[in-house]
Amino acid sequence: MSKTFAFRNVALSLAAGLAVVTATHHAHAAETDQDKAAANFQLADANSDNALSKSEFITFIDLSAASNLGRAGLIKKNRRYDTAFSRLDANKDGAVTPAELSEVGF
Ligand SMILES: [Ca+2]
Ligand SMILES: [Ca+2]
Repeated sequence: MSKTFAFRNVALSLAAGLAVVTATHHAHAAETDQDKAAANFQLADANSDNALSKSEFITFIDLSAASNLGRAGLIKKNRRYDTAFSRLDANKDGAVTPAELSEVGF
């Protein structure tokens, strides 16, 4: 009886461990695109003011297209930088911020 109980506990811990591994793996996979986008943002933000000017934005899209992020590939392919930039620049201050990007899921 107690042996069965001990076995059940081991089996439950294994199951719990696997669930944690799986959840961690998923969370990591979900983070990867965001991590890439954040890294591309840093790379593209030449003057490090945490906002992308039009020319910095073009760099960001090219980098993101190379990383297969969001619609960056399509924007690059169709040379829709201007359209994408004005759509993303929600407050029309001529710069795209991380907050403006995250609103569209970048
Ligand atoms: Ca900048
Ligand atoms: Ca803006």
